[in-house]
This record gives sequence, structure tokens and C-alpha cells, in this order.
Amino acid sequence: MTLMLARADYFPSDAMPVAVADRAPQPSFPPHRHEFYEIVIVWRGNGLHVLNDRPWPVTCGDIFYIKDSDCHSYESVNDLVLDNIIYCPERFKLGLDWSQLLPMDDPHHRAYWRLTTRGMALARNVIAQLEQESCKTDLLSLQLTEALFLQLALILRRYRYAVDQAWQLPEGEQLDLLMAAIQADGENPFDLALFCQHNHLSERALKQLFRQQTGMTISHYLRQLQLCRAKYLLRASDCLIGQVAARCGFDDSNYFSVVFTRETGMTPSAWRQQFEHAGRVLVHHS
Ligand code: RM4
Ligand code: NI
Repeated sequence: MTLMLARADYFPSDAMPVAVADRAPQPSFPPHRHEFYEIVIVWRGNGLHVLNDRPWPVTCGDIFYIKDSDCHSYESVNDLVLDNIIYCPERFKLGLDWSQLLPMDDPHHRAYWRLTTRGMALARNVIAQLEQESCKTDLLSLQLTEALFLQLALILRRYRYAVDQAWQLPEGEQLDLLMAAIQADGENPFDLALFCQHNHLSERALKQLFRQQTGMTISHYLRQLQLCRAKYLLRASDCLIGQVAARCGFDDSNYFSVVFTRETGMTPSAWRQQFEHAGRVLVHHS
């Protein structure tokens, strides 16, 4: 049985539609579902977010829209700081078409986005107000909470971008540009020098900025991404180990096995075997 988080434990009253659960830090947290929806905004640090059996390495600027039917957990956290904006759609009173802004019951909604630096600054501001207002229980506070939540949902909608659609990015968002480029093509090794040359950026400054904002080096992050991709393919596909290695950007499958074993403490096939009895989950190639 997966853990189920109850509304009564997280909202101040039965009428309150939104609450802020700040996690500074977010510790490791076992797989769970909720009697509510959740928007996760990552401010700092890094960790592994497993959403419906799919691992995502997370760091600052990542946002996730979690539905009540979703199951997720946090592992290998390292100074991970995030806010959970939790909400119950049936409690909304404004009568808006929220489905333009939030996943609601769309089964194909995209759960993972990134927020630009500007978007993060604006969101931070609204969340601070939301946090105060959503603790109170009088009628005006309920209404103001919903209005602030609407404002937040609009800001996220405007400033979020999908990592595979970098052209959506406003100019000058260097870290965002880098993240998008890194994640756009998981199969080819990422060439930082080339990226910097194309975008007229200083490699040294970018490395420093990345480290400052995420608490890890670019190569550490690249390795994490490769390993997440490998774990996902091992679990969800029937690819041979050599194919998995190639699809994660390793030329040499022996070297892939060495790295995988060093980082996870298990060989790729042992890792795969753990899930053998559970059957394969559905693969969506992305
Ligand atoms: C936990 C964790 C969960 C969230 C609850 C409210 O610490 O962040 O994902 O559902 O808080
Ligand atoms: Ni949760």
C-alpha cells in the first residue's frame, strides 16, 4: 500500500483551497499519493525525484505539476529546497477554466517544466503572500488565497518552458539555456565548449554560475542524467545492456557498466532484475 497524504493534515480548514508546504530542506520522502494536487517548485540543491516510476534529477528552477492520482518520492537529496503548493480544485470558487493553467484531468499533461530566473523571482514573491494568507480561515482570506494562487498559476504558465523547446526562452537566461540544451538530446554527449561558442558565453563563468545555483558541477549533473536515463531504460524497455549504454551516450558498454556499478552499487543487469517480477512499465520514448 502506498502512503496516502490526507487533506485534513495539510489544510487549515475544509474550505481552504490552497496551502503552501515549504520544504527547506526536503528530506528523502517515500512513495506517496495525495488527496490533493501539488505544484512543486525547486529553489536550490539537487536530488532524485521519482514520479510514477520515472526518475528525474532535480535542481533549482525545476517545476512539477503533480496530480492526486500520481505517485512520487524523493531520494538521494542534497540540500534540496522546494515549495509544495498544494490545492483542491473542488474548493475553487472563482469559476474559471483552470484547465488552461493546470493539468486537472488531462491524462497527457506534461508534468515537468523549468522556470526561468525571472519567473522564479516573481513566483517567490507571490508564494510568500500565499503562504501568509492561506494560514487564515476568514472569508476574505479564502478569496485572496484563491486570487494569489491564480496569479501564481499565470506566472508559471508565462515563464515556464519545456526543456525540449528552448526557442521559448527569453534572451539572457543563461542557466536556462544551458539546462535546455543539456536535456534536449540525451543520446549525444553534451559538448559544453561548443555550446558556449554558439551562444557567445564564457565557459568558465557558466561553470561557476551552474555550481553556485545547483550545488554541483556540470559534469556531475550530466552523469546523473545519463544514469537516470539508463535506469529508466533498464526498467521500462527490453533494450540490451549495450543498447542502453549507447542510448545514454556511452560509446563503450564495458565502461558504462563500470560507471553504473560504481554509482549505484549494482551492475546494470542486477539493477534490471530487481524489477523483473513486477513486469515492465509502459515506455514513452522521449
Ligand atoms: C512532503 C513531500 C510531499 C508532499 C508533502 C506535502 O514533504 O514534499 O511530496 O506531498 O510534503
Ligand atoms: Ni507529494
